[in-house]
Amino acid sequence: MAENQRYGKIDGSLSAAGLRFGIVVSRFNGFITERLLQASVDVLERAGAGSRDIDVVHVPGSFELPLTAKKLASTGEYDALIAIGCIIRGETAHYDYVCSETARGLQLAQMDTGIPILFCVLTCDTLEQAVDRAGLKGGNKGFEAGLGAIEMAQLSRKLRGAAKPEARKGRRT
Ligand code: INI
Repeated sequence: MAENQRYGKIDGSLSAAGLRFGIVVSRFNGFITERLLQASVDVLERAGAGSRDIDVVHVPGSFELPLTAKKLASTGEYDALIAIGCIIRGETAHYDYVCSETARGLQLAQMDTGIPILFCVLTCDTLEQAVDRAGLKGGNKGFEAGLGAIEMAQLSRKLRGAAKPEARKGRRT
């Protein structure tokens, strides 16, 4: 730690070895979501996760992601989850309901269970915007979610450790 640094710094590392991940994927707009899934699995494996340490569960649409993510999180088997979906605006208000309830439900699921759930749900006006974010101009949001899942899993482990009384011994006051 630098001499003038007066705070304790707690970061999540980017090693996935020894961690377990669950990925929930919407079949709706599967052309996009399968590309996001591939990129998430790719980064988890390249960072050291074993293929047996990654479970993938498919659901019909993004609206079904929160309940399934919450059930997975509640098993206690996973260090972090990734929720993958793609919602594309149509001509009615359906888009708005699916977007807001999916986001709200996933946030509630991670707050209720304490397991990080990465939000990899594209909310786009056009198919072109979705394609851009699934491996073209906008990069691949599945890759970013994979990295985020590793960081949050590691951070959660460290914070659990930091909360234990023995971990506080010898700290500056
Ligand atoms: N689900 C999506 O994941 N993306 C969409 O763009 C979409 N649209 O546009 O309708 C969508 N609808 C299905 C929804 O998620 C549920 O599966 C369905 O309403 C059944 O509960």
